[in-house]
Amino acid sequence: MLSKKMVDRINEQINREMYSAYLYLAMAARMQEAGYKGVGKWMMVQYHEEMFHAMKFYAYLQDQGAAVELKAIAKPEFKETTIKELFQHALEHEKGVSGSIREIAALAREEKDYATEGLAQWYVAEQVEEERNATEILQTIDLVGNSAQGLYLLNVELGKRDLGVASDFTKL
Ligand code: OFO
Repeated sequence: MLSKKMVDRINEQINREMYSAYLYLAMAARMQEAGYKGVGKWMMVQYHEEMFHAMKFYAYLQDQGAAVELKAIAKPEFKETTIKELFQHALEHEKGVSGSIREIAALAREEKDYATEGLAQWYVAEQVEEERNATEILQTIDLVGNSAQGLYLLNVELGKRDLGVASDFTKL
């Protein structure tokens, strides 16, 4: 059984993951409108990944007999317009999420809540991947610089991203 503090914290994390989904969905829309369909697709895949992160916590609360409490999702705010700026924003955002996941892992350890600690480890590893993805794309953007051909190829490359997680949440 989970402590009330842990249930509240996981519900808060569900909200943060849904905000992440909303943020990437907004970025997908901006990129698609700007004609970068491939970057837009990458962002849309990320939107699904974030929904998966939220729903994995949702399913965990239900497995533990705890109540899911959904809160309002904030309007995604970003002023950036270039691909590089959007990925810089994404990287900073992911560093914040990594900190948030570490808080859950630390709370679980403090409460000797080994089930949640085990789950938190999955998210810790996932955050390494999230930060690495954004960092590698930023490195590629720096390599291509302002080359139109380079940006075209990057757009094509990012458009090849496939969904790597379940999107049918009835199966979680
Ligand atoms: Fe859920 O990992 Fe990104 O935000």
